[in-house]
Amino acid sequence: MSATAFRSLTRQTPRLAFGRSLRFASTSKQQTLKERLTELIPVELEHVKAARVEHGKKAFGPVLVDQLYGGMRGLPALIWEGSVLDPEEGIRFRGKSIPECQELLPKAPGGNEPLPEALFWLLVTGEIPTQEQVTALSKDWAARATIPEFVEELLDRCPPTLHPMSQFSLAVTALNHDSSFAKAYQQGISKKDYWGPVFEDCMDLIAKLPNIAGRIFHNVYGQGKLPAIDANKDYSWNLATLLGFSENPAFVELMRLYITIHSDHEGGNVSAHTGKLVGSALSDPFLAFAASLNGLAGPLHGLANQEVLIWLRRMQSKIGENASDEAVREYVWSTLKGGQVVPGYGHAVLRKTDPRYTAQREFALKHLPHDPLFKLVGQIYNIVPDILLEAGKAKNPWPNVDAHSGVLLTHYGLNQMNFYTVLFGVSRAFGVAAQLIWDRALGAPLERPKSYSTGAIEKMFKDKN
Ligand code: HAX
Repeated sequence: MSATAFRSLTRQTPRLAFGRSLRFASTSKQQTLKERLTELIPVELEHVKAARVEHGKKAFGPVLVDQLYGGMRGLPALIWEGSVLDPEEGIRFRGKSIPECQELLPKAPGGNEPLPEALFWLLVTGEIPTQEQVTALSKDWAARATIPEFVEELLDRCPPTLHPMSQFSLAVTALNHDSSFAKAYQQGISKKDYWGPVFEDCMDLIAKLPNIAGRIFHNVYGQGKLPAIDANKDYSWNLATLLGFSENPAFVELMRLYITIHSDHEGGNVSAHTGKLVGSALSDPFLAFAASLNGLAGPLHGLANQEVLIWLRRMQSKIGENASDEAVREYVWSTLKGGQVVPGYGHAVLRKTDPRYTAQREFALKHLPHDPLFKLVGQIYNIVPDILLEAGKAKNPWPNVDAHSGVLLTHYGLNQMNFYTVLFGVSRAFGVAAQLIWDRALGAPLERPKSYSTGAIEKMFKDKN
């Protein structure tokens, strides 16, 4: 396949995924997610089988030695139907852009943002759920939300100085104690049935995250009794309540948008790929997702949302609020000259402004247009790209999702910056879980790419010359 044909194929993929989802007969209003999956899995198994018979032996794009050294950037290596990232256009979830999801996915009564429950249904099935199905999912997750007492104690014993992401990963790992899949595997479950207990684990995992996040938040930053989950409210309302923000409907709406847009970013990013990789060893979803969280906790990935706020605050304390463009420019250059990255800018795949940034900007324009920090973020947007271009290294000078999220959270009083990545983690569970369910349903094998030594590469090409 030529490089041009390869590029055009990767561009088309979002539409292919969308078209494929339409092949399935439409869902009945009353069906649960598991019932719908039971119908979809045999269809998809046949689809994948046919694709492999037809295309399995075809070459798929060139592999350059530079890609082996360069973090596998652009290397076609994974299959994931849930979302596809186009470098110019950004993310599509099962073929749908963020504005399309905002328009089409069911909302809470009186709300304008999509419910993450609906996004999960979309990621798993490729279909838009009914309002009834979304409500049933909220109730199902509320019913599964309690965390074991020993996990509560584990969190309570963590020193508040332990980073919230480490506490989060610790608690999720410990949930493996009650894994349905690990139990079923010990009892000799057949390979074709793996997805059933993995589905149950994934549902439990997502359901328990608000209680884990809430407990970490209370232990590290506050006191008082944690409120109970309300089975008549949606997932985001419960999460916001556990963080102490139930009184603020705009914050609840922000949580709905936040969890929706951070959920998935195709299969190759560090957290999504780590979850898939660890899951391929048949580690249960709790172990696999804890590994994802450890990847998300890196400053080049999810921790960037914390880093952005720290960087903005430092900038404000150095050059003051309402600083001139010239002072901001100087500060950005001093970051680069200090050998640091400008957090919230650049991306390994995207080459335009991240639509997740744009969605958050639109939320800010609607709810907090006069917030001074929001104004600073807008000012920086007009300054940083030119500087990164002039510096000449970054392939993408535009902002990513993390450039905006902290400003929204801090506006509503969630100032605890080192908690921000926990919220990203709650959301990322939706994408990783959807992927784990399908990987086990389709019998995805153990991942095991080949590594080479530099000596072997030199010898390979010496022999060929
Ligand atoms: N500031 C300064 N330098 C940057 C830069 C930035 N924002 N973005 C890229 N560069 C530099 C890279 O560090 C690299 O330098 P070296 O050649 O010295 O190693 C060079 O430009 C080429 O990098 P690239 O090919 O453009 O980008 P990568 O695919 O290697 O990296 C990153 C992508 C997102 C890691 C990078 O843009 C970055 O470090 N950005 C800042 C951190 C950040 O915002 N991360 C969040 C990304 C989104 C995400 O995953 N959210 O969870």
